[in-house]
Amino acid sequence: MDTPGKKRVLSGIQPSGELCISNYIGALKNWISLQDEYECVYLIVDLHSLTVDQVPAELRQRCYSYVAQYLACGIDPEKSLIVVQSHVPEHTELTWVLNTITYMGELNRMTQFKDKSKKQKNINLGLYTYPVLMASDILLYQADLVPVGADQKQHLELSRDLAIRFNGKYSPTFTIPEPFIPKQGARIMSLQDPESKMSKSDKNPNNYISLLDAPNVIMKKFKRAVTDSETEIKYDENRKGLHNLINIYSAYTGKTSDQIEDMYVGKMYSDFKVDLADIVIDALKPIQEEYNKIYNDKGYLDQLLKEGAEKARYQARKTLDKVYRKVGFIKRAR
Ligand code: AQP
Repeated sequence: MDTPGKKRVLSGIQPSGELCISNYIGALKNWISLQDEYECVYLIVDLHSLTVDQVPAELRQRCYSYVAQYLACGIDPEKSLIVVQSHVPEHTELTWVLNTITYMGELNRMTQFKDKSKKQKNINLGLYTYPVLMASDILLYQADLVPVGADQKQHLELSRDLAIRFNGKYSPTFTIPEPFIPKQGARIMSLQDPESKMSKSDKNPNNYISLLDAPNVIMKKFKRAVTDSETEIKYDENRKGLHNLINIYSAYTGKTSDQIEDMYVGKMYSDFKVDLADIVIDALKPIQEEYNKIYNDKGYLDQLLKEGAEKARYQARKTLDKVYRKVGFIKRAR
């Protein structure tokens, strides 16, 4: 950490389900491309995942699986830090301070909270204050840039507001983070319900494609994806199912929607869906092969996380000490 002249990027994913192609398109794909130019910190935000009910043993395994998937997708530990959020206690410490400058009105407006409150019975305080913990993740590392899918834009706005508020109330302390939202396929929708976003914690696995889904499963899910009763392949926002599938196609091939429309003139939905499934299957194959090599080497994964946490804590402590000094706490003798 602290490479002179390099801006810092921070992002994270909560281990709340199987990593999906939406997480890849909205987050991981960009993370990989940013590694050379920026100093990157990529988190597995396990504290966030407790806002949804978890089975403890599964959560632990999933965190290891995420580390292996980050690596298999192309996050290079020589270039970027991979850090488990709960290994750096400063995240929760800073959250408390930020809680005291966050207005309830701001949290009441958060669409993710509204959406999740409709979907789950356990509407807990953590779910409500989730955006404050996310702000703490970002501000703790003085991140310049935060790559997020369009779904997280509102949370990032709050992080910026809190940084500006704290800096104004005390004195300049936090870097004001900028969003980095990919132009292509920013918001991927559910395969069975294209009105809702594709989410890894969805109870129905037919709604998403997991990065570890077997080829036959991927094919089946795409074939069953909801479209409409039209026949032409057209990129039309009102035809939500097809619109979403074209976005996925575009994200994986780099082709524009116009090019895709041209390629499928006179062809049927079924042709398009099979091609799309094949594209995604081919893209996931090398990731899955690499994953299978790494996942069982827990010694390697533990060592990597130990090094990540040590380096991350150095920066985190530096920021937190500053914050504690600014708000008027007595410096702890060490
Ligand atoms: N549908 C999506 N389209 C594009 N990007 C998406 N991301 C998530 N869903 C989509 C991006 O993936 C990262 C995951 O962040 P997260 O796990 O902290 O939270 P999330 O946005 O709540 O992700 P999920 O998949 O919807 O998880 P659950 O089901 O647990 O809530 C973020 O960068 C996000 O933008």
